[in-house]
Amino acid sequence: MKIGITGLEASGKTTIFNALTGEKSNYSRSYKELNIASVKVPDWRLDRLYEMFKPKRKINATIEFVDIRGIEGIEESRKGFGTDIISNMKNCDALLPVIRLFEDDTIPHPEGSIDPVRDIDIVNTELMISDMDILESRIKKLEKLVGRKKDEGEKEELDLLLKCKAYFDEEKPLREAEFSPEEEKLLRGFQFLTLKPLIYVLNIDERSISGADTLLIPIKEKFKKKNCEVIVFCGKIEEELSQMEDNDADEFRKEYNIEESAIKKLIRVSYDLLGLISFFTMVEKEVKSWTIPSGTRAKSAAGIIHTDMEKGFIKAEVIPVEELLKSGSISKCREKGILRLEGKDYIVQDGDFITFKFAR
Ligand SMILES: Nc1nc2c(ncn2[C@@H]2O[C@H](COP(=O)(O)OP(=O)(O)O)[C@@H](O)[C@H]2O)c(=O)[nH]1
Ligand SMILES: [Mg+2]
Repeated sequence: MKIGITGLEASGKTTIFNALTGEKSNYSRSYKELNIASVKVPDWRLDRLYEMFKPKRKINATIEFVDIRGIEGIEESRKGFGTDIISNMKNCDALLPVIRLFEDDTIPHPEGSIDPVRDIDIVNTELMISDMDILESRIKKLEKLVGRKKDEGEKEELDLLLKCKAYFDEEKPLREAEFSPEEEKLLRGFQFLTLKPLIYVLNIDERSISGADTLLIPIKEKFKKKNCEVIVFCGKIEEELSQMEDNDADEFRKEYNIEESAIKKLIRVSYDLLGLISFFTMVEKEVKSWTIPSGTRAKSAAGIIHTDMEKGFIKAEVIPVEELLKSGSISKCREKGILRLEGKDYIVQDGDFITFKFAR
């Protein structure tokens, strides 16, 4: 999974990137390079499996974060998202616009003042403008084609794009729309930005941490919609904490009354938002966790590990990980009848420990 950090200039994008990835970055605008980092998804179940099997390696599923440049310029000369920024965002599974709430006179806000609702609108508008460009030029092309000859596929596509346009006319992003599975499939190729799940990070001031959650309830309620979440943290403090040893950071969090680290919070929220679950495997001295969309069938899940496993899929031996941890070994689970044999269409559940059997 890949998450793209975006937003206005000086909103704290790079600070949040550092907070999430725990790395000091050397991002510099003049070099046009992007900060990219992979982060291990923490999972206590994987840790316990590692203690139980004592294999050579423990390999966590990972999430990739990209620090994408933001919207530049002030109101009159606002440049919006450049083409390179747009193409970077297209490659992401979800977008994370950082919205500035911290006050600092020495760091000018491009719009001149702190106003989260306005900034959220700016981000949304820019995402919509990018989608509208693609949409309108495709509609024009299709209207010409459909006028000339009868092609059911093109007619269908045109109708769908006009439906999308109606949403934009109401200033609604596509992520709020209802689409059938066939429509979703058709739309996938366009990589529309407003169709991507969105997580707004409200980057609050270190002075307003206590009570921030209640303070922000109105913003949260206004913007927390379908396929969209709002989370709150203080980038600056989280960046500092991410550089510390875990125990020290936990102590500080207690002092600030922060319940969980930025990365844990974000992973929890994004798994929920994107409908992701985890399963576990133990193969050749490696215990691993894997991330898949909920509803994934056993055969496709095998394919995430290796295409050969999917092609030659025979069956899946499944144990709920908590049962395995309780019993202490696969063979005990087999004796007790907890280990189940499942076929290719079995829907993998969160926390399944799976051994795939396949023909090589
Ligand atoms: N006081 C304060 N400053 C912050 C916070 N987040 C970011 N900054 C500062 O704002 C400036 C711009 O942040 P940066 O992450 O580079 O913004 P970007 O342009 O969106 O990548 C830096 O000097 C940061 O230290 C915050 O939560 N509180
Ligand atoms: Mg930056």
